[in-house]
Amino acid sequence: MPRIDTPRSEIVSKLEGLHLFHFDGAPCAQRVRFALGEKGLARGREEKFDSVTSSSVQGEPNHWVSRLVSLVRKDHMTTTYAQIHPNMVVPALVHDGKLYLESMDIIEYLDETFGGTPLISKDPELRVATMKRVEQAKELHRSIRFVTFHWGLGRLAMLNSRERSQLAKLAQQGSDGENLVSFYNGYSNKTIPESIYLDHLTKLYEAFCELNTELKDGRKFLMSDGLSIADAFWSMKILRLIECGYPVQAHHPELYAWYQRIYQRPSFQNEVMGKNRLSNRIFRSKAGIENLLGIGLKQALTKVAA
Ligand SMILES: N[C@@H](CCC(=O)N[C@@H](CS)C(=O)NCC(=O)O)C(=O)O
Repeated sequence: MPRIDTPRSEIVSKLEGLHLFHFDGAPCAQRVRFALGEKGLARGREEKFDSVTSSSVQGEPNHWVSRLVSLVRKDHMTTTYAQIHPNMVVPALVHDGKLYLESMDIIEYLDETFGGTPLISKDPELRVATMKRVEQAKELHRSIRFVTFHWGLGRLAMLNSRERSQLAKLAQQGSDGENLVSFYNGYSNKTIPESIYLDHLTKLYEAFCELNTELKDGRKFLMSDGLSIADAFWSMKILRLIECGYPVQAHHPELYAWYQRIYQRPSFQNEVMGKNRLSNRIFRSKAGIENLLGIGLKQALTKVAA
């Protein structure tokens, strides 16, 4: 049963209908937007993430209100957002004044509450297997962070000392459940050894090899011929890694073909790519150049791929 979180923020209880706190380029938010799209709920108007004017708090039938929390401007490291999400990460969903955190719990909630494509099977065995795959994806999110920061975001994602003290202060008041403080200290001071990044890349590579093997039996999606929450989780990892220059097709052809099936779905095109297209193109070009120069993720992979 998805958890309802108790917010410290007064914004939450004021919101009517569906409001999603998210960022276009964040995989954790992308999977929730994908699920919303599969449920027939489209992106509606844009509001400032902290706006509580009488018009901004209103819901929109069959749509969700978009409240962008910019990870570039560091909106997520403000007191206002930390009172909505104590871990200072996106996404956070509010439905009629109730707060839902954790992308897995949010998608479970959407699946129980709205029609459209079912994302969690009613068959007990398939359900258990699906949630196991989702848990595996959840655990590997840490690896996605290390790999995509190192080979994708680079200096852009480093925090200066003022930003790091602000983060540490907010983490003390909240919960820092995603260990942002230690990650950003190591990342910004460049004290994380290359071997750690390579270990995380190895973990992802091995998981993709495993999925690639499973897909060889001809199933359309990860768990069966039906789309599921597992597809929502894993496809966003692939999207992000392709942006960082991971040659998915060359290393995992079945997985790449599966990803293409997901990529072509209207929910992916509209809700995931939508406003993410330009940054997707910029990151892919940057990664393409680094791979050409021999300093990219493609070359790093040759060290981990058996
Ligand atoms: N377990 C959380 C993870 C959320 C998470 O880590 N979100 C990332 C974006 S994918 C974020 O907001 N990161 C902020 C940062 O790295 O500064 C979930 O699945 O909702």
